[in-house]
Amino acid sequence: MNEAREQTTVSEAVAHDDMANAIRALAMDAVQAAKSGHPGMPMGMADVATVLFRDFLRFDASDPKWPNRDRFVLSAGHGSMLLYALLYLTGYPGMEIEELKRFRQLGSKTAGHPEYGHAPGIETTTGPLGQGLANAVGMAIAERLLNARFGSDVIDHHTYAVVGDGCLMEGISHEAISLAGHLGLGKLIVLFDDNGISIDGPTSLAVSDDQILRFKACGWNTAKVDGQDPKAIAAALAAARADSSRPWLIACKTTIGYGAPTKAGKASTHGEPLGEEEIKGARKKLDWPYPPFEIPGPILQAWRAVGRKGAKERAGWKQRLAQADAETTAAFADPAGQTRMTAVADAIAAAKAAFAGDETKRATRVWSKMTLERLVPVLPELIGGSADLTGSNGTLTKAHTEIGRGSFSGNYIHYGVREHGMAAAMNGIALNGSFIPYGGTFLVFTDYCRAAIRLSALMRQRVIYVMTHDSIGLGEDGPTHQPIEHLAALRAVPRLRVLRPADGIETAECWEIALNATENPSILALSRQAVANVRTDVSAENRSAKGAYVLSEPEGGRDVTLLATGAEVALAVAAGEALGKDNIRAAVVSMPSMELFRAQPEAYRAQVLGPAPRIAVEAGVAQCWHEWLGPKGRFVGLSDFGASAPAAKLFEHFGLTAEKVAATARQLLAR
Ligand SMILES: Cc1ncc(C[n+]2csc(CCOP(=O)(O)OP(=O)(O)O)c2C)c(N)n1
Repeated sequence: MNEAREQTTVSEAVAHDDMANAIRALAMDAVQAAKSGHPGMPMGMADVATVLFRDFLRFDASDPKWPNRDRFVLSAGHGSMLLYALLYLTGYPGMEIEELKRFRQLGSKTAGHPEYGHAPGIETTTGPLGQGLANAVGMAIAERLLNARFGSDVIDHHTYAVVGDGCLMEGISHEAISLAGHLGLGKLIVLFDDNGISIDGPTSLAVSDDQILRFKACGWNTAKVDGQDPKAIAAALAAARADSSRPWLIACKTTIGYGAPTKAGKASTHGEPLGEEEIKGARKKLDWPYPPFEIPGPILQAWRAVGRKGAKERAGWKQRLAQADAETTAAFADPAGQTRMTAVADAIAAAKAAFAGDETKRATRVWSKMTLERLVPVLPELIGGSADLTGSNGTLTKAHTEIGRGSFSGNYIHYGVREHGMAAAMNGIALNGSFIPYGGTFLVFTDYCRAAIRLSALMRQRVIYVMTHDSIGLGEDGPTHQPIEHLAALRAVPRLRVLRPADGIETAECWEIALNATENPSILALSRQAVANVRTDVSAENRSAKGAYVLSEPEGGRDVTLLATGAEVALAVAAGEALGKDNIRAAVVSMPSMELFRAQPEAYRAQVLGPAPRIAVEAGVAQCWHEWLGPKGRFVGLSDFGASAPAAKLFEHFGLTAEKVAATARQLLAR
């Protein structure tokens, strides 16, 4: 309480209502100006937000990236004007009133939903409901990890998330809540905008969950408050901060569109402008006589003081960091920086050297684990995990220590069977800025992660998805577990890198690519079945980094070019050898990443693809291969779901064999 009371003094001269109404006015006016948007949620949650920012949230608007700041996540992203109003009022750099006037317009910082990177202070991209809540869980995990590593003097902050009925109806919320409860993330405080309204009308149309009981059942502390009563809100927040034994849900009973004279409490305020008349009435009701986008000096000054209130704490933190040991200082100056990446390069080089002389056939998931054995000890920023498939994914190494409730000094997370929650939590961990998260499941279950993978890409986060069992090659588990359309679907996601290595050396190279991709998430698509090494060179060059390269070039020019990825590269090599016996000169191209290949200069691409007819082979659908096949090309792959049988039988059954590829080449050349 003391802390709260001390912090209130900065803006005591201005009444709470005036500060909250500033948010309401900006929200309704910006939505009206844009002729679209969501005024209801910001108007309802203005009191909660005012109390949180004024009295509790530790931040300094002048330094939005201060590592020990509290995180504020607006999971109910449609209420973006709540966040934009707060960023403007508290004086975040670049968030001028003009930006609010240009709400939802091209090139403004105020997109329809908050977009990470568009303006300082937006901690994550939200809009797909529930994602922000799961991001916040990841952020709260990252906070504990840093706290365990560097101590409370360096990192000790809260993560707050504002969620709506929609967030809590989404399935992902359950994964997130359950994981947070299990890990006892006591510095996570979720504020539930309990307004009983969603788009279709009252939430009673579709849901009757008792959210308090639900959160309690997941191991959370809970509180219920009148979300329009600043004193009650402050008391609940103070209680939540005082007890960090478990995460907190504070259900705030609010009225959507609070202040709107005829529409408050109605679904009509959710997602459309209130209209001139209603806004006029709201100004009267709220006693806010000021013109649109005008905040009276004293009220703005009070808000600006809130934006500065953390300055002293931030300065103190900087001082403490300056006095910390070199490792701590470096960790915050340049997380996973140059020194680490040099060690990574050395570890990859050593792995490649070892793999080159290794003639054992292994699954690429096993090569991946062997690579990780070398990476984990040199890259403490790497946080591994799996959605309950640790052994299958090969994600846990000897160098790992597992993370659990009350023990965060480790670097491996058992995410449980919560793929979507894992992916979204990894986004939160990456957004913290100090870690590189990777997490595993089967490639087929990227479907369960997809919304979060898309956000990794949209936010340009370095999240690494270790997706094993990457084709019908997984065998007996059958069609439900066999990815068919997944590579194509993932390759369709902008900014995402799909890396499908062919053998040990390519697997090590793909890990290096993923770790160095500071602005891209990566999918490592790895086989369950053993493959022979197709690369035996120990070149220092990361050949996979060009996306595709010529693995073998026949003498005297090409008759045909065989393109393949992953485990099917070995098949293409065998087909090439068979064709050679018939005096058909086949080049084999390994293409671990279409995205990286596409980015190469035209001349390089032309040289790799060559002028001869092309045949591609991949144990998946043809989609996305036409880009590389040319007018005469052929694709050997799948066009329907797989089946349950041993892998070798399946490849034969579906015609994914060297013989079939060779026969296709002969046919193509005979025409
Ligand atoms: C995953 C997802 N599904 C659907 C939507 C569309 N949508 C946006 S807001 C909303 C209703 C949310 O209701 P609530 O959280 O109660 O927000 P409030 O009405 O209180 O503003 C829906 C269905 C979305 N943004 N994300």
